Amino acid sequence: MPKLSRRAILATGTAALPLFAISAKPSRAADFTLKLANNSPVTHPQTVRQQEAAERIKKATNGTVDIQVFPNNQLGSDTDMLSQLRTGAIDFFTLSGLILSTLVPVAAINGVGFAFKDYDTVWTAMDGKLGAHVRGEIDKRGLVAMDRIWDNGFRQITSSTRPIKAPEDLKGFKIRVPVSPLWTSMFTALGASPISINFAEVYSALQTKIAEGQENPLTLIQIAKLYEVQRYVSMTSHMWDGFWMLANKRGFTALPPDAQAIIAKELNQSALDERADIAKLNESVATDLKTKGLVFEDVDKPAFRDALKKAGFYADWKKKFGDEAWGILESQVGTLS
Ligand code: X2X
Repeated sequence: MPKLSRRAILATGTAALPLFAISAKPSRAADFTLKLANNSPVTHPQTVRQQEAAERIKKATNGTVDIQVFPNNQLGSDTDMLSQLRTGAIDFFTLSGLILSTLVPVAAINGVGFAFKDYDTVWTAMDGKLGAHVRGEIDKRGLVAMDRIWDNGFRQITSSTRPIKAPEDLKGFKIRVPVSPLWTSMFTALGASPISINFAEVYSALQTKIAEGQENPLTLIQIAKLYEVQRYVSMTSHMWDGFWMLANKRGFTALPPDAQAIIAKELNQSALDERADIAKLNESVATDLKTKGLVFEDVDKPAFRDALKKAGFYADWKKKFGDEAWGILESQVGTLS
């Protein structure tokens, strides 16, 4: 990571310019020009708060650490960006634990269906024992996860073809899911026909009806304008999903220790700010989406959970995650199977 790539950014031409390439110049040239990437739209709180962290970090390091934020899949799909993070081509990257599970299997554990009943339980677990366990496993794979996970949210199912009211309505339903075994397994267990597609392609996949539906938190459905290509939303809250702020370990640990500490502190602070932003948006997002034409369906959540149970989903994933990790999850959220 510490490439000493002074002004490297100026040499990249106009392609994929970072969001705020023309921001105020530091008082001196940066010693460390680092790239932070995400898959979120530029107006998503994730991007906004990462940009703020970058500014605070620049200031607190007297301009020596210059983090350039590349939002909205500018550097590629999640799958591409994870590879780039591992080689050190990207220095920081926020990624759903479920997608990270292709490298660190236990990172999918917060996505177990209906594991979290509310946000209090989420933060107790993810800022507590469960998150610590996952970060420990991430660390073994050459990456560093900052302590505070960023909120994506509780996921809801949308559809352009028919309202999903009960598990039976998912039979054969062509639903886009992110690229992750847990997601595919969950929707297969519910009788749907999941298709794995990176977020960068979701809008067009829905528009062209390669997929009839998808599932994401309401805030993202709003900010990524998925309501333009979807008609119904079913309030399943079938899983909670968050983004780990990951760093390439080789690069991160080669930075001066005080720079590492400043970066970690500011990224963690911005994660908390982003959580608060999403909580605020959650108060108004449903009303807003209704005015944009989305038709809301309240569903019988226990019926979806029972369908998962009957299909052996919990037993299967308990075995995959192993007794230790499953035990930690249940110690935080209650008995699941
Ligand atoms: O790909 C998605 O659906 C998203 C944006 O929610 C994730 O990053 C998992």
